[in-house]
Amino acid sequence: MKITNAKVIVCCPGRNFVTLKIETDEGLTGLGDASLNGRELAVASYLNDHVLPMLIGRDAHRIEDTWQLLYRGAYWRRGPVTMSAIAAVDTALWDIKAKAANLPLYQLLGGASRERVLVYAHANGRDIGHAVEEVQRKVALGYRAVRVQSGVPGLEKVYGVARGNGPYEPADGALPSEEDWDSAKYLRHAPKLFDAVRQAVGDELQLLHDVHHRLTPIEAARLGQDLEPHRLFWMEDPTPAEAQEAFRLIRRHTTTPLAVGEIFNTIWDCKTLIEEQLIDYIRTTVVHAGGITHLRRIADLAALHQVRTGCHGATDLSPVCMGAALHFDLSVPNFGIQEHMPHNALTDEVFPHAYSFHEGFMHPGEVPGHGVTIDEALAAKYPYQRAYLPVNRLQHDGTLWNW
Ligand code: KDG
Ligand code: MG
Repeated sequence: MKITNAKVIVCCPGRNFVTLKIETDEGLTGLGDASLNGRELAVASYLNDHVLPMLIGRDAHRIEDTWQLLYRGAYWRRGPVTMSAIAAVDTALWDIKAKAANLPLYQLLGGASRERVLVYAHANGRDIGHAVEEVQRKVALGYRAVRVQSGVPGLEKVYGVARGNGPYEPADGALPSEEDWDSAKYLRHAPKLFDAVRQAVGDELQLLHDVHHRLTPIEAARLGQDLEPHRLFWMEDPTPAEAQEAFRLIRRHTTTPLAVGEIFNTIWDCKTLIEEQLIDYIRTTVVHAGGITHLRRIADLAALHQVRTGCHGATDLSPVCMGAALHFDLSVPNFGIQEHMPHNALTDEVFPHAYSFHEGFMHPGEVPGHGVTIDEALAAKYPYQRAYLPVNRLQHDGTLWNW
């Protein structure tokens, strides 16, 4: 089966998405997500200018060889732009192969290892009281696991907290907006947040929290200790993970489970974290970690060290990524949990999909392929709009900090 055409579709039904569509001489088509929040057009150009010319005429069934061609063959390896582009091609080819087999993608990945995929929702509160209400709202919707974030007294704008009444969307400016940060205020506040939430919901509900790379290792160790009584499912991204060894210090001090990896691109980014069992969950997902092919490789390494998966699933990853991730989640033996931040109604309309949510679990559906398509005519009505993620500055002196 030959690849006859490929095109990149950039659209903005509320936020930007980059989608690759591959067409074949047998009439089968496949879709891959290539969205990279705040840097979308770089991936679109990488695909258009450097990848698509290499794809035309290739055998669509040769997924592994195409992956190697785009990874080794670039000479310049790794990085979010390259790996998101490779992911899009890989996902589209898996979609085509599964359609050719007339099977849902998870069947090609070894079949289902479980009946359904546990997901976690987001509860974002302006303050502790509002966060508790939001958690209760998610529980009423059926969720069994909820990530909790809240505003911090004395800080004006904090990650995870919406400013208006709408859902939280961080990429909020045609230029980066600025947030302020104070680790001491946050470290005093976070344990109080989880005191209140546990008191309100009891012990059964799984609670998660995202530190979003903001603490130093020793601060992260202290927060992990302070949160131990609340028995979190995980504490996410407690400190930047470029230096994987930094997690040795955190690990020595706390039994709060750790999750890292949404911004990783390859197995090399998490090799030490996994091999030394410095984390409990690996957060890489399809779009930013080289597609299904490479994500499976990471998950296999993780399985050797009792690290489980916890795929990133924020709204800046398109429904195409979500659909593919759910097939991976259903099949992978060392699955942990999947993040679920529902897309807006317009995005769901632009990307019709077979996956569904029921009582705290999701399922990818039984449609051949990954089950996500695109309404190109509708997508064309919502062209790209430049949007940046915010930056963070320390409150006391304006130093640029990790966002
Ligand atoms: O684009 C950035 C978001 O994907 C990120 O801020 C979301 O941290 C995130 C999460 O855990 O969903
Ligand atoms: Mg995160």
